[in-house]
Amino acid sequence: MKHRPKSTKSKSNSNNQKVNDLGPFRENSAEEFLTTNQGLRINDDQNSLKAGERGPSLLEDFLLREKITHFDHERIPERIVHARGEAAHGVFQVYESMARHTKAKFLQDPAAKTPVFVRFSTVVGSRGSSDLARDVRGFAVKFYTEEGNYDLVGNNIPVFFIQDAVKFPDLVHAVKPEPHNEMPQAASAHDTFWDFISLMPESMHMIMWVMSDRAIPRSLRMMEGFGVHTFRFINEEGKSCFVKFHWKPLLGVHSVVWDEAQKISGKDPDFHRRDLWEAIENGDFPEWELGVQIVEEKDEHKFDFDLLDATKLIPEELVPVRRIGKMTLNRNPDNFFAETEQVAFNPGHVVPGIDLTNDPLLQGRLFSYTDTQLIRLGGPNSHEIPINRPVCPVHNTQRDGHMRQTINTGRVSYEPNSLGGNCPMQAKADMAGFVSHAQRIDGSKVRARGDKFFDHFSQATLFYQSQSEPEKAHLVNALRFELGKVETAAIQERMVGMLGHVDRTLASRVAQGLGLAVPKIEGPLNLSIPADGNAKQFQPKPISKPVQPSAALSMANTIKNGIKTRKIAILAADGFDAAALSAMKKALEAAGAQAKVVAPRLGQLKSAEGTEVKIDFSLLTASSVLFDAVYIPGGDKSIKALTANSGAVEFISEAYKHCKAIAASGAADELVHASCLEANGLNSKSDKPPRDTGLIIGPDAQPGKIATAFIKAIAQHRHWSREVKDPGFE
Ligand code: HDE
Repeated sequence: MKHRPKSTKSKSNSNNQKVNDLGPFRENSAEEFLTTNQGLRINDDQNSLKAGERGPSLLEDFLLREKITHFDHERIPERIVHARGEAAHGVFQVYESMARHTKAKFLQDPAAKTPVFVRFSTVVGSRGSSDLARDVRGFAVKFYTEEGNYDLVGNNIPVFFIQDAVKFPDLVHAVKPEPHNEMPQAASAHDTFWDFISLMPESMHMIMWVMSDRAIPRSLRMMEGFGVHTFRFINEEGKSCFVKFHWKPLLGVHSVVWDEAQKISGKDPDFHRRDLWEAIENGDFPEWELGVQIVEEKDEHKFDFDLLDATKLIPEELVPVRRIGKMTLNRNPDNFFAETEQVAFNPGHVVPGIDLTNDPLLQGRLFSYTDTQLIRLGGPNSHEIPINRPVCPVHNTQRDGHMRQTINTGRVSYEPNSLGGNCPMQAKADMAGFVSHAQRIDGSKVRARGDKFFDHFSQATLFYQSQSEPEKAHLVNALRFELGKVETAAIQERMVGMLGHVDRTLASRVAQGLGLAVPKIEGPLNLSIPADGNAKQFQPKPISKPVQPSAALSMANTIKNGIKTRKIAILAADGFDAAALSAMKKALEAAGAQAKVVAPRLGQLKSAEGTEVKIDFSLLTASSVLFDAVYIPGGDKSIKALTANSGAVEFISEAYKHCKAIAASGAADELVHASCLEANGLNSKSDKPPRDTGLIIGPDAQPGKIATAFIKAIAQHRHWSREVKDPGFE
């Protein structure tokens, strides 16, 4: 029998140099014999070699030994941070030449397609943890350029917890599961994390971001990416400017709500991984535009903050983001381990035209990535693993080491040499040789930070005050949740005191939820005293000016122009109204969404008219938290069955509680009313049925009107006005 791998839309494209480059390493067993690693065909893979049918196994059994030995060594250490991740192949194309600012080849020609491999990750959890943890997401892009690999190893949040790499191990120790009992998994809601944070005023801006809904994305395809640090562009004349990198998702920036995130973690811990995989398999290729904020060298010091401080961003109102190209992810990996697990990123992988800055966090990272990969991938040759190889030639005098693949020929492995004609030779700058930007440095050797680094609160305040009311409420509740899990009262109190420096209302709202007194502004905050006893140097600066809210910081202002790739549940039972269901399914699919039929059981569903439709999920395997919206077609028998089914009622009331669009035709109206009342904690028949822009019922739900109204409501992503009415909220 022939077994061919299922062909998918994502696997059909291969005008991608890196994807082709991986070709010789791909293995396909179709119509092949089973062999040992030496190529010996195996005759019996069912029985080990024994001394008699019931006798002991023999040491001679090299087949058994080879198989078991390999199995025993299948695991490698997981990444120390960012262990949980998923990746995809794609391409990047620049819109117009960036020659004015950078000589990087892949940013010159709009016709050129540069292959990329992108890995998304959570930071805290281990490899098998849930995708929906409240956490920063890694957004690491490897560009396989003709001048070598360029890695933009960023996050979905534009700032970081700390300013100096020397605090990174402390941060990670504090946030990882506590060392005595290895709890909690993939969560920052515990004492050691908040103990550390409450003593680190510089983390306050980042805390605003991770407590916001940015830390629970709806999809990896719907989140922004940031290079975080300030980098440099260098042009052909050697002129340098500063640059911040952004990735802007074309589907907009959207999140789930915290209650939903926790439920998804149980119902489908692979939610983001599956969403990315399925979108690519369906041909709904995720896209991001690459944006840059450019600051001329002469303007380096014109801001209130320091460009070298990774706890600060450049507000888009001060320096607009220019969109310079587009990245499309169009192919899933063939093998998770070989590609996603073995890929090795490094912020030090740069190309001519892109250079580093003295950001003390970045400087530390330049050491860490190679170092960690030495142990994770088992030696100095991880650049030879197929996914890590550049698509351009590699020649140097480095030799040997564990698992060396390259067979270097000749006797010369040093430079200068005369025996090899002094090859491989150095390249001049005009031959794409990398030259570090010649920045003038004149300073004393000190353990210190720039003066502007000490404004720890202005941008935290800027972020909080730029949020919409629902976003602020989510942030408050996130802090109440996280600090509510902290057992040590002094940590809670110190943290609320710290929030007081960000925004007094924020602090009192959080304090109220924790049952604490509204805090006074605290005095000296930082406990570390430098060797010369000059504690002043370590004090945060008070905020000097009122902040101007920045619209770009609020997800309320994201694009909401369609429902492409959204997943909609059509909830029905036998006896449903076939015309209503098929009209809605058609309309949703025409708008680019995925419409899935969910019913009390699997198989075929029979309509009132006797026609049949395939059921995609049963109520047992699906849950409203896995969908963006719900539609319930009419049909008396169907509605009667759903009304009697607690799973169906819960499906609707949960969708309502999570502020999703819900549409109902005909007899479904009453079921939706009842379910929504339940979600509101109301149950009396006399309670007024709820009404809002996300509920398409009654007059809005007439055939001919309903689909347009429903699609418009789904495009809004969520209908937050409902939360205010929820007595359990805030
Ligand atoms: Fe990382 N980080 N990091 N990091 N980081 C790693 O490298 C580190 C930081 C980021 O999908 C590790 O190969 C230090 C900021 C991503 O494979 C490690 C510091 C940002 C990924 C490491 C930082 C990042 C990593 C673990 C403070 C956003 C996943 C495994 C100085 C700009 C890459 C590995 C992937 C992974 C060190 C801070 C992004 C241990 C020392 C800031 C996306 O080397």
